[in-house]
Amino acid sequence: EDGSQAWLRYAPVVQGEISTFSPTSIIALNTSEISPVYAARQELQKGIRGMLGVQLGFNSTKNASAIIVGTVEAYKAKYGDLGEQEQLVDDGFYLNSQGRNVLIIGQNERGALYGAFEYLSRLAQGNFGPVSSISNPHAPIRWANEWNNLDGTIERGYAGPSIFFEGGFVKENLTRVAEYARLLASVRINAVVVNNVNANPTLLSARNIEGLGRLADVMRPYGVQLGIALNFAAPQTFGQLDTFDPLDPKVDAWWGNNTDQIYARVPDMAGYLIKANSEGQPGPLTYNRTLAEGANMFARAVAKYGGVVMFRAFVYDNKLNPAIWKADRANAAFEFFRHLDGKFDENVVVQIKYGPIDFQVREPASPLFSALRQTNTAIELQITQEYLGHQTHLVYLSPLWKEILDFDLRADNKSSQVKDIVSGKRFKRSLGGFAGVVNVGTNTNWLGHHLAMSNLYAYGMMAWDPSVDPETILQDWARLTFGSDRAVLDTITSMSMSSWPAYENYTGNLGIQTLTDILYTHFGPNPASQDNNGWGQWTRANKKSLGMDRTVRNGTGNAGQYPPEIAQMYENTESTPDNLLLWFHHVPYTHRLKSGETVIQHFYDAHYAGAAVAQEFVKQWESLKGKIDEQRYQEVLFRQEFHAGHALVWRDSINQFYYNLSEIPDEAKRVGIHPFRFEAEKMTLSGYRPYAVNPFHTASGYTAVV
Ligand code: BDP
Repeated sequence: EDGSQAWLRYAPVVQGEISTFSPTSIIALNTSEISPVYAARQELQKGIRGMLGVQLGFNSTKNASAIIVGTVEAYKAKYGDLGEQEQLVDDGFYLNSQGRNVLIIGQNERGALYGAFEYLSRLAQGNFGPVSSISNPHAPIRWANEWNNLDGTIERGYAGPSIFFEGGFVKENLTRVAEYARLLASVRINAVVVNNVNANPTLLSARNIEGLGRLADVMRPYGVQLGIALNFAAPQTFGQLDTFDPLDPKVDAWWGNNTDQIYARVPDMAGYLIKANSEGQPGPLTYNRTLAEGANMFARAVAKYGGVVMFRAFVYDNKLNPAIWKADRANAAFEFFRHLDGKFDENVVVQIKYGPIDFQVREPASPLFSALRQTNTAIELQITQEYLGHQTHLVYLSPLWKEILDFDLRADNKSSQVKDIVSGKRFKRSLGGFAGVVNVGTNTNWLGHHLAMSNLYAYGMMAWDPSVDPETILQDWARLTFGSDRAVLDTITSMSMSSWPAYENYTGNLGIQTLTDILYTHFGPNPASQDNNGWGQWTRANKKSLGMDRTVRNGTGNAGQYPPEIAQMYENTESTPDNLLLWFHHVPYTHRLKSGETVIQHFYDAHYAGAAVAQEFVKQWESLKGKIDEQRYQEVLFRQEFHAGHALVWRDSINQFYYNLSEIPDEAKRVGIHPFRFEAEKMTLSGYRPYAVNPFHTASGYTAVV
């Protein structure tokens, strides 16, 4: 198996009460080929054939043993009242399976398709018993973002080139895009922004608009809408106006006109995604216009089509500007947006990264979630493992997301969980939800690592229902992906559930951030790169102490961006949880944690413990030989062996780095002693030459051989 079918393999079902399965036909209430209800019918037939070896025919008249799939409206028109539909919201579905009769009814067409996937997922997991349930989404916006460039490269993508673009244009062959849309629909994701947030204005050329039309056409049958990222300066750089000032009527008209052209080809386009005035991208601040004025310009253009503008809160300038955020990038989003609450149009959603900085292994929830109360918001998560090992490390992310989504920001001293803010519930907003940066590529298995696909699956399922337990989601995914063998399930569960804590342990713990190379690759250890550069001053490590003082009292004031109860918690070392201690406080290496251990000893121990877990992953995976197919077994093994080795590199370089700096020895006397390693400086290989490693602390004698 090559992983291309991900969790939609429809492998023969061996367990369960197969004999109780008795539907004999499928009735689809819409048979137009572009309808998700048609896709649902095809999927039901394919899935049941694969799993049960039964070829169900298609029927159009109701009979006693049919699977009926369609919308509430179509059902009512044909068969009368359903009785359950009052409880359904957009994209929701009703699934009722009682032996021979199965009803899969969506509030809309894609809801019906989601219901069909849910039914098939139940069968695939051996669940043939009766069911009657209503399932509604937690939030209307459940989008994927793909940072694909038009030349086919992907920013922060680790699974090969783009499935959407090549050579400056939309690809001719979009087979994989259709397959991807099918995968996304099966986890209830309803739109994809196909191009990079660092957007290329030539996306708006006539040829590309036609290409976008083709993209939308292949995704539409799966209920996945197209979205695109725009470059704010396009009126000038592409449209040849002399300005891109959002308040200039020419500019407004230019966007209106271009938007009309796109909607003429893609009438159901979901909307736009905008990155402005961040990391060198153009934006309204260039003309002293507010970010809201910039966002609303796009909002006006798409409003008549029902389109949405996702406007990113990730606004900061890498030339640190103390006047705006006191030299702390964590302050930036809040400072830029807090005065704009209530100034955005109703179809704008401010898309906020989960933490105040940038997808680190551990961040507190962004304080901006609690500050925007008259503005729609969405949370931005990363499925692509930019700072988390580029899919060469196994890191199951759902527990991280869960911590953030469940975090209670205590706005106005009332329960204000992030998940209830982005759903619109807490502040009574009409729109909101989730954006996940996925970055699938042309690799057969989509993300480069078979096990990384649990993150895509979990993202969709959590956006639908954030109350679901990460381990439950994982086990569903594992059963669908690898089958129901107990040992396989237990092993994958144990590996995945310990993977995020392990990664945190051998990279950057206690809230110091990931300690990866920060300047470009975001891969591998490089704690020295975290400070004294134009992008951040993140660890502030010196000989005696480390951590970023973000208190109001002495530091950058970031703790004060939170509502009072939370601000108070983070203001003091005693009440700050250990896992965020160094995020909020600058303390001596000898500072004692709640566990009684010193910070430096915790660093040493955690790095050893985390790396040891990664070694275990190899053994655990090897125990599955023969229990899963050979191809995926070998491909995962290859990744896990790399992961294990790289975890040692992480452990030794971080520990060595802080030992060099602090000169405080490891009580367990491990740091700097690597009896198992072949050190380059001791080698006498012919035909190789030593070279100085950069960053130096990734090799014991600072040298490697080439
Ligand atoms: C950073 C990435 C960069 C993205 C940026 C963003 O390194 O490639 O363009 O985020 O989210 O994490 O806009």
